[in-house]
Amino acid sequence: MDAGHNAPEPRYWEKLRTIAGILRELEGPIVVVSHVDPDGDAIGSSLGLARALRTLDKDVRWIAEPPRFLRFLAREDEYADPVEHLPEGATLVVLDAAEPGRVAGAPVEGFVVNIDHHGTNPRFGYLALVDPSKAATAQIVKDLIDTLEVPWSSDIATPVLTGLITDTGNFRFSNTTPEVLRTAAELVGYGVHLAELTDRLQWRPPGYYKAMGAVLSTVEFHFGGLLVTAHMPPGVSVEDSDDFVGLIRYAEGSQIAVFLREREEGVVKLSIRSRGGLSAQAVAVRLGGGGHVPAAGATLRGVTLAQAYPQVLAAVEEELRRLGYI
Ligand SMILES: [Mn+2]
Repeated sequence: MDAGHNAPEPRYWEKLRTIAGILRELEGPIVVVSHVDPDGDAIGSSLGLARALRTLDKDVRWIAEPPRFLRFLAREDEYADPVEHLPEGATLVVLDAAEPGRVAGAPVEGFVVNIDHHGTNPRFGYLALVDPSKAATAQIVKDLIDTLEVPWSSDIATPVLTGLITDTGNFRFSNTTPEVLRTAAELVGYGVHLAELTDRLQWRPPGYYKAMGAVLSTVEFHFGGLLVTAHMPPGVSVEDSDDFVGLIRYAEGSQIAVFLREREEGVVKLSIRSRGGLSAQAVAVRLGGGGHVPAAGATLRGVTLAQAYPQVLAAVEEELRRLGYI
């Protein structure tokens, strides 16, 4: 990965003003979507922008399928159904989607506005505002809503703050900049019930805790403890399982953590985390995936769980060698 990957977008505010100006003038439908397997930033940034645009009396279709733990953010009547073709004269606003192939709920066609913070985003769409220096797409949406001059309410601020909270790991990751904390403070000032929100974001179904036990029984250490892995044992399934990587990543001495899950037969999803100068993103890219330097993911196809392990170990070994750890 080149060093410029997390560089800020130099024409950030200029591009925001262009996008805000276009959105304000639009008369046709605005379809707001995000990425497959949506996380808190995907749901929060898209829902926040959808709500802000609705206050401007726009015809907004928010297409999203939030995971269980995020469903409390939206009301039933806010959802639109996924579409195979965009409505006549529609504009597609894509949020937090690192590549067009990851966009969920609508085809990437016609007039596309692409707003994201993944350095690997190929800047697809008619207008692309990609700023990898931002902690979350929700930060860009916050600035866009300001630029649109939409009055803030707790209804709009709550999903936007959710994106900031989840993408910074509750303000713990290295992307928690002064800008993030200032923005969070401002959003809380718009009436967000912070304690209630952070409590709700941690709710998991009872089965999750049983699955956690099963996952922890698969923990293994490799390369003298530099890599810690675990997987979802076959037969165990639970929603919201992606954050099991968060369970193992704090193993003392580990620099990389990988959680493997067989999504369906022959499809293994990887969640990768790193520290100490190592790049989870570089490991993910070697395995056909992408993401951020400290947190990334990949999907292996045509492999069993057992066959996925050697591929993971080889990709991690290359990264450990690159940085001189082994
Ligand atoms: Mn994000």
